[in-house]
Amino acid sequence: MKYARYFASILTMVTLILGGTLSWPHRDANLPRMQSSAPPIVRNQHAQANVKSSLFLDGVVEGFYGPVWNDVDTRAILQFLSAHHLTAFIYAPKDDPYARAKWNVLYPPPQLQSLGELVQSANAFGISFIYSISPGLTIDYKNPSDLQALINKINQVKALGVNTFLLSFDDIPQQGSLYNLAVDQAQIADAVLKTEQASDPNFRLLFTPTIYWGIKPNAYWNGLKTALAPSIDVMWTGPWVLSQVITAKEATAVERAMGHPVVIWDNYPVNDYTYVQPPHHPHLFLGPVVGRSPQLPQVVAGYFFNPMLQAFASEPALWTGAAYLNNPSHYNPEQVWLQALKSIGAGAPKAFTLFAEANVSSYLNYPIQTPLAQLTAAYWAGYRNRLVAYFHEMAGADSTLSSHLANRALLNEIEPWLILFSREGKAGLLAVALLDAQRTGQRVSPAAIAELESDERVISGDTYSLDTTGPVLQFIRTALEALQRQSAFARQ
Ligand code: LTM
Repeated sequence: MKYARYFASILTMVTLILGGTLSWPHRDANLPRMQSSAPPIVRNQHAQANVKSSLFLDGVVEGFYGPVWNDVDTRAILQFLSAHHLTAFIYAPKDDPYARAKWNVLYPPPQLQSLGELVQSANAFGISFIYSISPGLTIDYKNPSDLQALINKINQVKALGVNTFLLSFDDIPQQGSLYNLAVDQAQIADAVLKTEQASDPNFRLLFTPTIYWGIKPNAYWNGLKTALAPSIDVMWTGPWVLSQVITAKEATAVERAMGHPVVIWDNYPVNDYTYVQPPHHPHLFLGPVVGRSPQLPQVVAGYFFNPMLQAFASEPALWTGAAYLNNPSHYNPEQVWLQALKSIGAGAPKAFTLFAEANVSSYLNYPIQTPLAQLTAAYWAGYRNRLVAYFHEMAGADSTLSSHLANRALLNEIEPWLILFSREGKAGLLAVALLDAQRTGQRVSPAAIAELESDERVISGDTYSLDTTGPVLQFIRTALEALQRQSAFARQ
């Protein structure tokens, strides 16, 4: 596994968060459970008229585990944010050593220069560049020299022209009292804020807490309420780390419990956790943003989507996310998504849309019925031709997109899944051809059956996975049973 070393910690983290289970919550499990009788806090009042307040930050948080985006990826996303009227980019990759593991070491000149170039690109696109620093793995909260090291690091990045920072304490070891942990972290945050604002009144600080999901008040949030400076907004991922539904009512309740405005860190379409082995297979999430209430952007102080390791392939989901944020009450996910695919798939929009349809299932919509699952079911009920046509399109998608997709970087990112997609289409066609032969009384050779068996092994052993993989394998296995029954019968 190419990225295996990056993801070991994610499995532990997700397991802890979901209380020892990795199964996705059922659709109903995430519906709001917390009711509040108090009137909702309306922070972003301008959003009601679809005019965003100048303090409202929205865009992308590059917050995943795995290889940090390269400059081409980041610039493309900055340009994308600008084109979609979003306002900010949070640089928070877990695997930039100088942002997390070596938070107290200054960037060496070459890395500092690259970071500075990204800040300049963000400025050129009119996007606020927010830098996240994560000292939580090793900081000694009571040690003044650790505080000084943090301020030195912030000053180094500040000198590049950044004035908004995110102090992140997610995914760190938790020992002792959660209340005290929150107070310790809040004191560090307050000290940073005071020091920086003394020389720059425009300095703004955001905060990622250690308990960044959930809706129930807890000791940790009480600690933040007591000790964190009022002007510091706090990131929150919704009722879960991966939240199927996020409502304004929940966000309002959490704002009250934390005593601070909330900024949404939406863990869609991030796919870092699908790289964790076993039993995961890397997955693309190309489907639209759904399950976020139209009122949510009105009650929070900001909204960020955590994207996939693949920057360009994140664009269909981000496109829909931007449409949601720009006009939440008129957001039509399906309609916006189809427009996005047409534009992003320029050169081969039909093949790209077909491919995207095989990459929409996620914790947002699980379980989903893919078009292919319906067509294979229809096949066994006697409807053959539409399945054959679909398998043909799948089989040809790789060569069509390879020849015609205008965005070559996107093609490069989706290639492993695209190869699997076309392999599945070809194997499906072989299965149908053998079943056709059997039905019309022709002899199906053991070599042909062996070829289909081999396809089944290759597809089920693939590192990657698609929404079509399960239905295709099921179809091939059922076909093989029918073919093997027939050949056993012929041998008797
Ligand atoms: O969500 C947060 C605040 N932290 C991490 C992210 O870095 C990670 O990308 C996602 C998905 O694995 N989950 C997290 O908990």
